[in-house]
Amino acid sequence: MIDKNEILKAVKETALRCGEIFLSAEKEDLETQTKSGRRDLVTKFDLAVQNYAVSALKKSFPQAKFFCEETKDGNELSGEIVFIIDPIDGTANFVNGFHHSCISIGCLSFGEAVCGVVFDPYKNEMFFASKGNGAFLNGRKISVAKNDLGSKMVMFGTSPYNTELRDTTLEMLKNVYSNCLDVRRSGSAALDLCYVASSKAGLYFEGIVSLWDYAAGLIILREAGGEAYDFSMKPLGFKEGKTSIIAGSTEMIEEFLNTQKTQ
Ligand code: LIP
Repeated sequence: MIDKNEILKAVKETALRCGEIFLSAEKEDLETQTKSGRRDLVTKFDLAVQNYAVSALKKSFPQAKFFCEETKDGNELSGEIVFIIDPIDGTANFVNGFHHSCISIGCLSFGEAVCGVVFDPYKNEMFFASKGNGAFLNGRKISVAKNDLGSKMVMFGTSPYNTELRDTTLEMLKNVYSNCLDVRRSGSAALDLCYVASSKAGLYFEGIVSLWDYAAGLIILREAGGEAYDFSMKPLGFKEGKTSIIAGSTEMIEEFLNTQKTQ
């Protein structure tokens, strides 16, 4: 039987230490490599943060499995304890000194949510949740904005690795633009989900994200009273691969869908 509180405590401590590695990049000129294309960036700090997180969590939970963005093969998703890690979410921001990125660590047990931690070292803001125990930002309880999309900002992603979604995304943006307070493209899906979970924004959508982008943020969002679906309105699970995402309270998502009906 796993102890959710013990796992959450270890993940929070690991994320804090990862934040020190993350911030040490400020002292260096960052060398950047590309992965799937010119916009899919990686640095030695993505790898250093991921390697530290895996080694620290494996020390605490030797039986743990890992599903990580920077692992080429050997990712696993089934097991009693599985950590889903995006070592630096918002890599393009990180590489360009645009201070809006985070470390995202989610944990599942046999496919079910256990806990999620999303830590923004620049702002020293740690969003976290464990299943059934609510969601928090630095110890303050958080919850989604219930309704009235017109009074809230909408976060969106541009799926820069998948440019075939450009026109769909911009069409959706155009439709919601006149029906919300304003729109924001932050560059970090994990933080977008946490900003919705803490009512800083009313809703987030993006055409394509990967499991490591959203796993921890989704656990936090659900504990904050929100939900996330793909564009066909199927509730998001914790499956390998990529998916579209719409995230917010049920009513906010309903209001958003109404803005997308043929104008
Ligand atoms: C990023 C996401 C962002 C998405 C980018 C990229 P990364 O994650 O957080 O929302 O638009 O395509 O996936 O690559 O910086 O970890």
